[in-house]
Amino acid sequence: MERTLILVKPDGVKRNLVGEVLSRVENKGYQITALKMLSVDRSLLVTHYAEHEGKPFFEPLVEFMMSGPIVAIVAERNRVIEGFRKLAGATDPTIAEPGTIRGDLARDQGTKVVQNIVHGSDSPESADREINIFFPELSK
Ligand code: DAT
Ligand code: MG
Repeated sequence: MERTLILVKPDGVKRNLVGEVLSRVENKGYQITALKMLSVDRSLLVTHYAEHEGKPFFEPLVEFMMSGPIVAIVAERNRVIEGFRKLAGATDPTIAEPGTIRGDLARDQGTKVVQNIVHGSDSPESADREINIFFPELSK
């Protein structure tokens, strides 16, 4: 059974899109096995986004992710990592295909960091690492 970490980012929570994201995940047939709303601090985000440290959008990304509550979700089923990345669509919401979460629900806001509603783990290793960050209680 594969697991992925999904985040509804502050833009998604502010725009009341939590239910919409959950519906798309559930309608696809994935099982939601953990869920919480939380506010995150800088040190958690630096760990979560370590691969992006030093990039020009890193600081804006951290600030954006601290701008309001987020919803963290663990979803499971065969190939859920790849499948949720397809549901989410391309990183840039202008490029993301209509029919995807980002393609349907986000647009370019002209900000230094792309605001695109959701995060999804990109590999089994990332998923394990990220689930441990957001749901340390699951590994106890
Ligand atoms: P993804 O979230 O599609 O896996 P990523 O891991 O490359 O994309 O980047 C993390 C987030 O950072 C992404 O969701 C939006 C933002 N971002 C990525 N590349 C960017 C860029 N070139 N300019 C501004 N923001 C960017
Ligand atoms: Mg990524």
